Amino acid sequence: MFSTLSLLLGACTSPSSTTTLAPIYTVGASQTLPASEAVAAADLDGDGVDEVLRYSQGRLEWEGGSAALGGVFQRAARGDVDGDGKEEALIATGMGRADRASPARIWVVGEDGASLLLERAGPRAQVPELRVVDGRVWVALFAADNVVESGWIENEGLDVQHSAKLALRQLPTSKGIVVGRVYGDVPKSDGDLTLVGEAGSSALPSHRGVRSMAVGDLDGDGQEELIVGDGWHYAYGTQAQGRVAVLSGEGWLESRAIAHFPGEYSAQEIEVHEGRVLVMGTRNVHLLQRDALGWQDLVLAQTSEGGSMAWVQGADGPAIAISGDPTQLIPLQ
Ligand SMILES: [Ca+2]
Ligand SMILES: [Ca+2]
Repeated sequence: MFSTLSLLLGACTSPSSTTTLAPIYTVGASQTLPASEAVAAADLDGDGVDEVLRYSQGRLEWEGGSAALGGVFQRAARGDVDGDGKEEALIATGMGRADRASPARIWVVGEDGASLLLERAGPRAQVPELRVVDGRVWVALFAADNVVESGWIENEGLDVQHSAKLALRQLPTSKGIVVGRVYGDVPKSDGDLTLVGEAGSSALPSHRGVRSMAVGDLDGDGQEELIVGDGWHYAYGTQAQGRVAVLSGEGWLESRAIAHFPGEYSAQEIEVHEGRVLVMGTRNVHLLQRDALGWQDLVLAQTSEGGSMAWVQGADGPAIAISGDPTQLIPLQ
C-alpha cells in the first residue's frame, strides 16, 4: 500500500516534462558487405525494408540489380520522384581523380535499373548538392568561373533558383534557400551562411564557414531546425575543428554548438533521422542523440575521408551503412 501511494505521489509531483526524449540507440554487431567507394539506400521494391546500394568503380550494385553509371560518385538522395508510390535512389556522378573526363550526371535508380535524368559537361563536372524534396529533385552544379547554380530538375533541364560563387551547399527549405560556403570571395577568407528568402538575403550565424547542412525537426515542435557542420578553414591543420551547430528560432538566428569532434577537421555530411543527427566527420561517423544532459555523441565507426554513409531501414530496425573496404553495416539497437 505504502509503495503504491509513493508511486502515485511521485507521479504527481514529478516536474512536467515538455519533451519526451527518444530512446538512446547503441551500436549492435557490425556486418560487412563487399567493398564500396560510396553507399546509398532506398526502398526500391516498396516492401518497407531498404535496399543498400554500393558504388564501386563506376558500377552500382544492390540486392536485386546493378547498373553501370560511370564517372566518380558525387552525392546520393532518395524519394519517390515518379509518383508511383515506390522510392527511387538518386545518384550523382561526375569527374574525379579516377575519371577526369566524366560529365556530371544525375541518375534515377529504381527496381528495374538506372535511367539518366540530367547530364551536363563542363570544366568542373561535379555535383555538390543533391536532394529530393516532396518528390522533386534539387541539385547544385558548377557553372562557369566557380559559380555554383542550384535548382529543380524539371523537364530534363535545370530550373535555376540561385547561383553564387563557391556556394557548394544550397538547400531549399521552408524559409528559403540556405546557401553555405566553405570559404569566401577573397583568398584565405572565412566562408559564410546566407538565407535567400522572398524578402532578400540575410546572414545566418556561422563559425568560419559551412561544410555541410541539413534541416529537420529535432525537438518535435513542428518547426524545422537548421543543422550546420563547419570546421574547414584554410589553416585547417591548426585551426579547423569538426563542429555541428543547431540554428533555431523564427529566423534561425539562435545558434548553439551540439558537438565538437577533437582531431577531426570537418563535419563533412549531416543527415537528420528520427530527431537524431548523423554526421560523417573526417575520421569517424557520429550519431548525435539527445539525452537528459544535452547531446550525446555516439561514435559508430571509423571512416576514410571522402567516404559516404546512409541511414538504412532494415527489417529489425535501423542501421548505418558506411562505405569502405569492406562496406560496414552497423545496426542501431
Ligand atoms: Ca525493399
Ligand atoms: Ca517511384
